[in-house]
Amino acid sequence: MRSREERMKWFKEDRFGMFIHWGIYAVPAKGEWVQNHETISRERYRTYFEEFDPVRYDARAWAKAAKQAGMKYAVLTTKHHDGFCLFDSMLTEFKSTNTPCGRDLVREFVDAFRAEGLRVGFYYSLLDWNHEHYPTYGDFYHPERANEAYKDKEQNFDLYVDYLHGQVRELLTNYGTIDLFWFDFSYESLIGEAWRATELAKMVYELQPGILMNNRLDHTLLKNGISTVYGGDFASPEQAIPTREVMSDIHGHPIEWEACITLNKHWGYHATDTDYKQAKDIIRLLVDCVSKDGNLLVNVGPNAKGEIPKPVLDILAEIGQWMALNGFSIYGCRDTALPVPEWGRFTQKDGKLYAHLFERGMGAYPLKRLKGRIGRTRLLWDGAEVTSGESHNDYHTKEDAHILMSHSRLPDDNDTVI
Ligand code: JFZ
Repeated sequence: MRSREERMKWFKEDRFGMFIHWGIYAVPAKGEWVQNHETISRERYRTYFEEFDPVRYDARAWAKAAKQAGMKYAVLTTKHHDGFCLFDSMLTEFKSTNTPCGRDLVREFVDAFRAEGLRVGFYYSLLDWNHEHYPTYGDFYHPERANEAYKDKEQNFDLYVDYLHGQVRELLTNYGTIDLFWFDFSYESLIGEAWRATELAKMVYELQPGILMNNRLDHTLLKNGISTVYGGDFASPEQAIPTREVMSDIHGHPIEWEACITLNKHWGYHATDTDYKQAKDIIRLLVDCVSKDGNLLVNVGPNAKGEIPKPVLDILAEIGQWMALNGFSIYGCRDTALPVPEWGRFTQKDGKLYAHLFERGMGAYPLKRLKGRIGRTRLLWDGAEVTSGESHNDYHTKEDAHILMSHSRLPDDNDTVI
């Protein structure tokens, strides 16, 4: 295992990735938790397995969409909670190669994303509603009744953990270099060594010395500043964008992190959940993450035919247009110690300060504490000069500078970068 700092380099440079939730749950098309939420028996769930045939799955098209959006890496669900494997595992028959499609979907993903120059990551669910030795009650997942389940069904959790270790070994042996491993997830009764986490993490780093691992084998460790091999390299908080305070450990040392968000309200494909966030929301979220030294994974849920829904492709394309002009203010950028401005965010890189103007029509944009520190002021997208000044008035104190921007000079409703 190389040093964390060294392994984190690409991650902090790349900043923006694609999350992909895909599996046979795309057939019922009600999100990735459908088996649990609708208490569908294993037997009935199997009908989706028997018909799964994503004839229009073209991993190259996914990779192109990600790249065009300005994303630099992607994380695919190799197995979600339902236990269905998108890869040709030797340890189960519940896998894509045994469905009518007969393909190793993970291999196609890895090959295509690599070919487009993107880095690849694997999501792997620690939960497994299909495995006979995973603690379920009846057919259903009830962590709090795990002990009962063992009694009733003569389950042997060790055998499940063997299986999990075996599959992680397959994933990190058979697909070349893997950049990131994303475990999901642990709760109070199953956490850390319940997964034989020391042994597991050692294997992960042995098989892939350059890999980064998230913190869901035990999400409490990074936060508590406890150093273990399985505590993870970065935190994966969800939906909510962390504050600087949250993203440091109890000793005040910063923690590396990657937020993840889905465009509607489900991660897996949902036929009627089409209330999508706008490109603008995602762009601002990404800027917010980078301004606090974090990454963002934006999720897509391809359908049962293997396609990313058209409205999602449109959002990605719009994000890509902004990224093409303003990516300099994202890639390799990090936080500043400046107060968060009321009009937007700051990012910085190599002695350049990027002011992200979310608010329009303010006229004068105060740059608090920046008096005497402003050199040239330019619009990032076209290089045009912008007027800045340092005279103070009722609103601006002696330490402040400001940028003058008339409404007509703010071309981008998403975020105009100076
Ligand atoms: C998990 C999964 O259950 C979900 O289906 C999806 O894959 C998502 C990315 O991860 O959901 C979680 C896991 C952890 C938290 C919330 C949802 N959490 O820590 O708040």
